Amino acid sequence: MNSYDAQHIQVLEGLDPVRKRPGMYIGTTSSEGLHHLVYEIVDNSIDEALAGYCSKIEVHIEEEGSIRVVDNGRGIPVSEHPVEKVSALEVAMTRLHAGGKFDKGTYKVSGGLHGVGAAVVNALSEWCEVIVHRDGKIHFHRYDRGIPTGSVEIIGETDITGTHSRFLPDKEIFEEVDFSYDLLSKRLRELAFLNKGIEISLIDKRIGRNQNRTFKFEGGIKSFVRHLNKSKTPLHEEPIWFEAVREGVTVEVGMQYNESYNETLFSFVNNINTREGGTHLTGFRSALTRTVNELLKDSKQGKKMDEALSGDDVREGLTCVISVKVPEPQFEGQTKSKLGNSEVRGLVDKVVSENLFSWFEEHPKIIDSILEKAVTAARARAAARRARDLTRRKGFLEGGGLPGKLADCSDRNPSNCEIYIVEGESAGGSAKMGRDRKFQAILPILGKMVNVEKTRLEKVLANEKMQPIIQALGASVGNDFDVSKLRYNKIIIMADADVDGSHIRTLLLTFFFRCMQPILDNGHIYLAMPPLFKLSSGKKTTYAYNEVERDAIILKWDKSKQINIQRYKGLGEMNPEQLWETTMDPDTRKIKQVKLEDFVVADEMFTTLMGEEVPPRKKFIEDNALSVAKLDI
Ligand code: 0RA
Repeated sequence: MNSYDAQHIQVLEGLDPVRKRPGMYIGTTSSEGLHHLVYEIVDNSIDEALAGYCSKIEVHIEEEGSIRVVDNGRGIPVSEHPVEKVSALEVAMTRLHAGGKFDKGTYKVSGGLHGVGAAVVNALSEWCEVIVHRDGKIHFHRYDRGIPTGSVEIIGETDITGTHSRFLPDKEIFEEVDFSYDLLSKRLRELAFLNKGIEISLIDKRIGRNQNRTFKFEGGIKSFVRHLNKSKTPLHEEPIWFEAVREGVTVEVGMQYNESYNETLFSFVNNINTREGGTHLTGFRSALTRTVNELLKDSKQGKKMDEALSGDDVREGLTCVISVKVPEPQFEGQTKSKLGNSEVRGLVDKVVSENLFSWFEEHPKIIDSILEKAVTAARARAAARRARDLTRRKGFLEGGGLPGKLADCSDRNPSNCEIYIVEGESAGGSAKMGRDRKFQAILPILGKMVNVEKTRLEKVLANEKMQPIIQALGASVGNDFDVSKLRYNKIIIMADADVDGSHIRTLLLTFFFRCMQPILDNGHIYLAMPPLFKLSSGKKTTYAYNEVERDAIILKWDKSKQINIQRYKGLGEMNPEQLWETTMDPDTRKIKQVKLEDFVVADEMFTTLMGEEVPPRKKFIEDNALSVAKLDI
């Protein structure tokens, strides 16, 4: 009894902080945190696979919404833990940071963003069951909200090994407990790319949602790069790929150039996406620039060049994935997604330059087309430099001056301020009159701007339609973009609800995505939602944002009185008061926040919709026109 009590108390002490402050362990209790639970469990199986003992992982979304993760590893040890005097399995499931101690000697590289494991998942689950196939026996242990319901039981015999974990996230903790097949599928695919040869399946067993996928890439990151480039035109068929282990650090790089002007670079440390970069990325970049410049010296293109290629030149149109596995990573930065280990820089630099040289030696034709592309990029940059220098002198990139057309707000604290980017002269005029000038700035833009997808950054900078936007936002652009210098917290795109308006919205979003991506990452971009109809009857006036709303209002209103319906053809038809009331007053307006959920999907979408290739665009429109038609039925 005594020992049971002691154990009981210890368990509570062990997991209580997790239930009290789940955010500390999994970031959020929204959908992101919910999915994080699955990744924590899968990470443990990935570790077992990286240690060389597991080849297959299955993730099941069970009918009632619980998750089951099955692996064919050695099985979590179930013998008594020498210090804790309970099974090692129970220690792993009920003690925080138990993993670190008892994993000693194993090479643990995987692990979630917050470095917590199965115990956290257990603490945040209504119930959790672990079945271990090991030593010829099937062991079973169950926990309710992190507390064991008994001790480990033997429930049968087996001739396989492996760990099966099943858990139901606690509705008391999570805002929602509905798992997204798409989100899980995306991360599991990424893990399969990053850990070549491991077979990872996702099986959705929920009624009406039955589907499943299996990921296994023998090509690893090479397959990842092909996948990223699938809607682009590659410069060379075979991606450049190499892998090396140096001083305990594994470096794997895949790269393939395409005909676009964009650089798409993903970096990972221990399977975690390092969105803020870090020493591995610095090492890679400097090695690439140096290597390509050295190859240029001995080439026919080199004879025509008197200046060295810049980093931007050699990375134009490059799609690249770099994955390193570091035994003791130090994560830094605002979102802890920047690698800090200084020793990794030189190590990656060395691995990359050595392997690039030998790879190019074997593929002389490919280096030729890459040099050609980089030299063209360098020339285009030099030609545009004068235009840029001119505008730089005016100080526009640094926000020194403000564009003439901008009606700025009086508040100087960016966190209070909004800017409306408004299409059209008359709408711009109404917005200037209707706004609250304390915190709302108006920037009218006239006509269509350049399609960034088909233009080099330098040309974008020199474009007279883009300059005022860059200037007004005050945070520069491209690699120099600094989100902390942003002059407004909300950037609201206001364009008509018609085809031309859609085009302008898309052009602006393409621009923000390609040239100011952190602005999207940080959720600063919004779309204004002007109403389509004004309804009035007697003294009553109201607005409807679509046909369905309009009809609902008509049905509700007194039928004996006449109802006037005005359809707005454009923003310009609204007077300043109407524009304020419907689209600008924070208390009554509707605005939509634009968020970047999945870079790969967004990149593909912009390439398809705004890029050079016509057939994929046609196909996209056909596919989606069809789904709209289906919806209408
Ligand atoms: C530590 C030691 C051993 C296995 C594991 C951890 C292990 C943990 C998990 C979590 C999910 N799946 C897992 N598979 C294995 C085994 C040590 C040994 O057998 O010598």
